[in-house]
Amino acid sequence: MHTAAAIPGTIPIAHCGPGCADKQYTNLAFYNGFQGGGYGGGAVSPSVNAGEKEVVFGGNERLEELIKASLKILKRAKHPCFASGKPNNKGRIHLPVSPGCNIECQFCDRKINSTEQRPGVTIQILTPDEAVEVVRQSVASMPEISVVGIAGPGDTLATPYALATFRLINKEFPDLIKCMSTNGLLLESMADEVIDVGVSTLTVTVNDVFPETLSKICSRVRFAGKIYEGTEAAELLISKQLTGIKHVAQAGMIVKVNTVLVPTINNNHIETIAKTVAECGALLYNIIPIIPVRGTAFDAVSACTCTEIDDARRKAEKYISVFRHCQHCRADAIGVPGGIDYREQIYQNRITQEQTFSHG
Ligand code: CLF
Ligand code: SF4
Repeated sequence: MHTAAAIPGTIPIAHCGPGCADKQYTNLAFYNGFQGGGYGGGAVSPSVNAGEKEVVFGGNERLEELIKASLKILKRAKHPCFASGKPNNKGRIHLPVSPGCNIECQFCDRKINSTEQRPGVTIQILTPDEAVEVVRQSVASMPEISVVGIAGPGDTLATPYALATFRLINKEFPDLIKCMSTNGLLLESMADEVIDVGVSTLTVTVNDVFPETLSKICSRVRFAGKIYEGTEAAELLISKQLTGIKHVAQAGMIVKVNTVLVPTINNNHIETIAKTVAECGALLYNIIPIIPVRGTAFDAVSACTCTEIDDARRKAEKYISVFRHCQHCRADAIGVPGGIDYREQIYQNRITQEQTFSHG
């Protein structure tokens, strides 16, 4: 048990009854002086806690469930945006391979530049092959990279490049976690392909679950060759997002939901959004305060106060774990979120920072 717990990336699992599990706890924790230890479980090892029913009928289902749950914990522990607790010093590479989008958010302004520090911005759009080369160069010099993410600058499912890129990355780097961010419009219809290319952590940006209000944030949706506007567009988007989340969560994917907090528009709906997405199977919730971007329809919206953000997080936390370390990453970010960004070295360009916003 001690040996297994000491191997990085390993969680020992006990397939036994509650009495043996208790002894293992004593072994790992008590005789260790409660110093903690192990990679993903600290001083307590997961156990199927097999009872009479399992002893008679076999505990294979319990064991399978426990293995799946433990693998999720391991994955989350290696992920900068899905681990619980403090920032964990894990890194990610964002590959800017998705140029277009199929919806129109009022705060969005996708840009090619090296100056702005926000989602939706990249120094260039990469082809899938170029993106693989960026990953090769990055992991060769940065051992802290554990995640390859695609978060734009547009929507990852609106064009085929994100999935084509993940397919290549999964072949060459099977151990890196594949992370994707989407507006969710095409998630349900493309879920099987998303799973097939190796994506295991997914973020869906759900800005409201009330069509009237969402129509003020998202003005237009293009779906199956048709343009939808107003509440009709919002209804379609919400329905596709929620069914998509349910589908991938049931398939075992770890799902986070992002909401862009827009004062006077969706700030009173955060609790309902959090409850709704948690019921659909999302595990984590990230509230991103809007930073109005010049030239967009929301450029005059007032930025959120600390009290508004705190209030929204407290309300959401009643239903779902809240992620609090979001760094509003660019679509081409490389490194530990909030730490040094190495895209400069990789793309050989100098970046200066200028605050503004979108989704990530
Ligand atoms: Fe990137 Fe997003 Fe994956 Fe993280 S970012 S695709 S989940 S690997 Fe993280 Fe950056 Fe916030 Fe996004 S800090 S903007 S939440
Ligand atoms: Fe599309 Fe994302 Fe921009 Fe919304 S914020 S329009 S989903 S790229």
